[in-house]
Amino acid sequence: MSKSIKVVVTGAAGQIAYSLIPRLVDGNTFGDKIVDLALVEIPQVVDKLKGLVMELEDSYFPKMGKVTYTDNFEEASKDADWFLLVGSIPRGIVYKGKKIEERSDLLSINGGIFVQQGEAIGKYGKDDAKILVVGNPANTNAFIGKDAANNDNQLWMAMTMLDSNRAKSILAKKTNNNVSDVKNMIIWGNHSPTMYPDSENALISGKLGSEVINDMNWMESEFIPKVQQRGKAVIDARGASSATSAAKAAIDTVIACENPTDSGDCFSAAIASDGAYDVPEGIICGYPLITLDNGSIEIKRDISLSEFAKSKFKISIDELLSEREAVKHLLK
Ligand code: NAX
Repeated sequence: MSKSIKVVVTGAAGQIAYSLIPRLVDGNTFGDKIVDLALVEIPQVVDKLKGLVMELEDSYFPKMGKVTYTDNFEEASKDADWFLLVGSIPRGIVYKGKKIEERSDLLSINGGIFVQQGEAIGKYGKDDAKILVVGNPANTNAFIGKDAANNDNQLWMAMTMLDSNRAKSILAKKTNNNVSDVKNMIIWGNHSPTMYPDSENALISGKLGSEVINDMNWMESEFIPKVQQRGKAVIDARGASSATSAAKAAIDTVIACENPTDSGDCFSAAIASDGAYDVPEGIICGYPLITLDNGSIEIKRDISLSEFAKSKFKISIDELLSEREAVKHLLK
């Protein structure tokens, strides 16, 4: 009998989730394990999940276990191994009579949600649960959730894999390589337009990006802004935000956490700083990560940052510190 794993997904009736959820049970993400799903939505749309569950049942997924849906996050959290927190209130909607335009309002509203979800995860989730926050502002949502959960055995992450995948694609095109030839692709800092995608330390067919590309002007004026603004470019072209690529990135993050990282490589996600690379402790910051053979996930610590990289990284760290300031009333 295969082992089973329980995965909670919030925002389950949203765009990203529609692409994400089938991949959780297709046998590739968790291998042989039977995957139980607990899908969570807000009360206004939770009934729509009935249709999604029907589709999942109709899709023939031999590795799919029990599937439940609810608007009660606490109930969903019980003994869960993984939490994919995709749900959040987007910019532009009217919330309690006010149109949400400012990042500070977004931080505050979503922050409130993440206090409740964090408390439930700390109380009811497995002691070694892994939590991936996708809903924006992802780093600060994860920061608030982790603080509320108050359980250091659980691993809180914010997703930067999509930024990393985007950066790999741009570097591969530029150098006539396949995306799989680009490794060690690090996104430093915040999942926001201040993020620093590190082309200098990327390995392209085994060679450092700084040597292969050797064109600081292209890196600064084309590569970095293109990665930082790719989300907006997709919205402009598609009339809707990135959903398929975001779902694939969430799956890639889960797979990266569930399997040992190849030597010389790393994966990108934001986790709580322990002071590594001089980042103030506690903020959820994009780092190069590795999964060890014993399953533990650590920051890769031997990356050397140029003065240029440090100056870009600092802008993102400063933004994370200002976001922390904006939500301090929500912290324990
Ligand atoms: P959708 O608006 O299609 O779906 C979001 C869903 O979340 C909605 O169905 C909503 O009812 C639900 N929701 C809201 N609050 C909830 C709560 N408290 N509990 C449970 N469900 C709740 O958005 P979608 O395109 O799926 O994007 C979801 C989030 O991902 C957004 O915040 C978006 O900004 C963020 N993104 C993050 C990315 C990243 O790399 N970290 C990239 C893609 C994406 O932009």
